[in-house]
Amino acid sequence: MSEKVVLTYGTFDLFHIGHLNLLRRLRQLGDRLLVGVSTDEFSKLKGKQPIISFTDRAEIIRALRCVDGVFPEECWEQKAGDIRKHCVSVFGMGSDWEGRFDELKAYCEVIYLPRTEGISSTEIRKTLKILDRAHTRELKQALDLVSSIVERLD
Ligand code: C2G
Repeated sequence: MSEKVVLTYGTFDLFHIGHLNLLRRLRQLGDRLLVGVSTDEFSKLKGKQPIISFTDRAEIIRALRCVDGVFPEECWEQKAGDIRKHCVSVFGMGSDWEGRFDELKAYCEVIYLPRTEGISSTEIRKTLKILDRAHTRELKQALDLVSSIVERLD
């Protein structure tokens, strides 16, 4: 009986529990899980500016017990070739991609798993910005300015 290979792709910037939940659930669907990690260039093409470099993002994914192989995702069009090359049985993504890759049903099963609510790399980035000291200094200066204007109004 040949191994059942599962495939997914992502940027996986600022790796968090939402990514881990998805990868673990995908791994449960087969015998091996392969992950295409978006290069820095392709991430930019997707409108993302990852904080963590491709090399480090790929290394983190490669280190996961539930991941059996990692390769670069360099373009939108490589999926069908990857599916054939790795004899993939299941292509899976989080539900924010619902329906977006249905054309791949010509090559393998396509599934979309529920996203983990309440967490995203974007939200983490926003939180980090708020906590960023330089940013809080700016906020304090702005507050001081507002206070001085309010005092003059009294
Ligand atoms: N994800 C999730 N729950 C979250 C956040 C992300 O299930 N709270 C899933 C996404 O649905 C995606 C995967 O984790 O399937 C990776 O998310 P991203 O790193 O944001 O990847 P994305 O930019 O969606 O790249 O060609 C496909 C693209 O490369 C997908």
